[in-house]
Amino acid sequence: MASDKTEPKGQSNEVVDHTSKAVDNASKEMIKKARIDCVDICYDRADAQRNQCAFGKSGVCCRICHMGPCRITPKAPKGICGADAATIVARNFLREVVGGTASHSDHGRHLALKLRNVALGEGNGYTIRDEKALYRVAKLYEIETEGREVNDIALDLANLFIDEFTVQEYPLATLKLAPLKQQSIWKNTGTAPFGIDRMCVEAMHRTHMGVDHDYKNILMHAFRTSLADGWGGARIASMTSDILFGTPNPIKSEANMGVLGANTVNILVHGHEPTLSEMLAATVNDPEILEYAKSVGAEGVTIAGICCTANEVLMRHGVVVAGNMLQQELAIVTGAVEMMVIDVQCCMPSLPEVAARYHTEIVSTSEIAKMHGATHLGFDEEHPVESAKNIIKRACDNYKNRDPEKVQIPNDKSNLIAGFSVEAIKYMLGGKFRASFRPLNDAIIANRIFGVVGIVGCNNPKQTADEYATILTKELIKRNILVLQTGCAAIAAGKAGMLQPEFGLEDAGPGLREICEAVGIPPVLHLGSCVDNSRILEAASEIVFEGGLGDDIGGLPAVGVAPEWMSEKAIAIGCYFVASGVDVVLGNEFYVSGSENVTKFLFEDAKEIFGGSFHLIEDPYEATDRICEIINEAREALGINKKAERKLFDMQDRRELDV
Ligand code: NFS
Ligand code: SF4
Repeated sequence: MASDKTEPKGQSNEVVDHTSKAVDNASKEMIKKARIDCVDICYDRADAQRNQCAFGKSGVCCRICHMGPCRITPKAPKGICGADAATIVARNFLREVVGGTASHSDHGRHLALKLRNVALGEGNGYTIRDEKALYRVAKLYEIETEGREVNDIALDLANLFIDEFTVQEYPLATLKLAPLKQQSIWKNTGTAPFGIDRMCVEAMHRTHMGVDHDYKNILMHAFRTSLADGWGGARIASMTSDILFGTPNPIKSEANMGVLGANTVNILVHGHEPTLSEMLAATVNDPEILEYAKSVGAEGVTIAGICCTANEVLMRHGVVVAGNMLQQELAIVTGAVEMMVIDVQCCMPSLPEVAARYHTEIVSTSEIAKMHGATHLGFDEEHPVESAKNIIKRACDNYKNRDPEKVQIPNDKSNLIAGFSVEAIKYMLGGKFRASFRPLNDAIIANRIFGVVGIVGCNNPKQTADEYATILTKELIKRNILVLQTGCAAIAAGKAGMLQPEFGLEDAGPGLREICEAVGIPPVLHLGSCVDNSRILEAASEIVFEGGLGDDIGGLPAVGVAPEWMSEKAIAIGCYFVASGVDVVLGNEFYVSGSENVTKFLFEDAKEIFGGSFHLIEDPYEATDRICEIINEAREALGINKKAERKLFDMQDRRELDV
């Protein structure tokens, strides 16, 4: 029997080695350390949850009313009210889409309200940092800018955004930013969303007991709701962040737990909304803070990010990244974290328990996201600079409690370049005076670049963390496919060293390599957080507008992939990509297998309606092949599938001629 010290505290008595659940060495090292430190992490809890409910997994469990819960089986094919499997599965699916849409959109709403306050002169330390972005976005919405004060323009824009949440009987203004063909598909199928809030409320109404029972009608509203996310809430979040905090530009940084400082006060920022983390990033270099850190015996303060808060401050300030979703607990296990500041979404409720084994303080900052065992410091939005400084100083005060015996910071970290907003990509492609997507379109038409794939989404303990995403990325660039990434998938690529211009120089297909070298971009581009998936929609629209590749997003040689997704937000993202015409590959399943009709609708029929559908492919190599087929079909349809013209008559050609 092992001693108390090494015996795992998990609910199960079995000692399972979880190091194989991650691909990167830093994670493996910390998974081991967690076991030694007797800390339960998600993998231990996943073992305890091993026999996951088959009803839940197939989507046939309904607890929408209290005559139930009802579960569909061959012997009991109807719920007590008479609802069949299709109705129940579709209702559950729609509610998941609402969860995702609401999360992205509420984040967007907070930013829109912040922009309004700034415009009204009540920014309290927040300002419009990127006036060019303001003008650019105002122009998109046909807001008059000539001879007007910046704040007046910002106020009009903020009010327009806020209206997008509440508009009752008209489609979202943001839909007009899509290619006309997409707009007409949405109009003709009744999926052009009205106000974001209205879509979510209506979805909850439709799925109440005894309302909408036609699975197709329910699923069409799922797509409609998701469009209110991608073309509404998420897009508003990205655009407003650019205006308030700056449009990202290529910037260097590093990723993985090796970014933590052995002799600095380490603060992790985790969650999604950039409002507070922006302030922390802006104040951390203040001489007052440095002096304070020195006064507690540290060399300085290191701020490092987890999840999408990481992506937000990485994209704009190059703030280092400690890890993605499944590293949130592991980063604390290093024993070197003075404070983890959490805001909203994807923050595990286990954090305070993990932190309790070390000296780490978990600080929650959002009124809508509190955690038992965390210190709630409620961010004072009226005095953000002071508030940020106080939080950092509090972390410094905790430095003395760091126990050197418990500290083990992995060495691993990789260099990376992030910050590829659509504006930045355009600029890199065409230069300052001719910024455009033309060179990319031409490269696709000439088959130097075979297609474009967006790899997005989370980690999931059901899979080996980062494995699918990194294998797929490597395989795609070999096949001359340009890869765009966001969210935790982008962090996975960063940790794997794939976000550097020199990455793939040997592995990337020759056409892609030639373009990347000429333009000076890596073959894998980090576009930001998950709300920044709207940047992928934006890029796709720009490619369409540029011309030569058809008239709609659905016709582009492009595919979306959510290899290791886990969140409702990922479902909403998948749906708005499909409803925008893009085929989406899932690396793990939706909970819809309990209804053949629902499955067929999402995985086949959607293609007829929108131009794209879902595909479940659990193996990354198989996914690569299928993605290439889909891209090839699109290229055939566009009539651009000629062989790439050769620039030079090489030896091979000469020999062939001699024969
Ligand atoms: Ni996206 Fe970003 Fe990560 Fe998944 Fe969570 S952090 S919003 S949901 S886990 S990619
Ligand atoms: Fe059961 Fe119908 Fe109530 Fe669902 S809505 S719990 S299927 S009775």
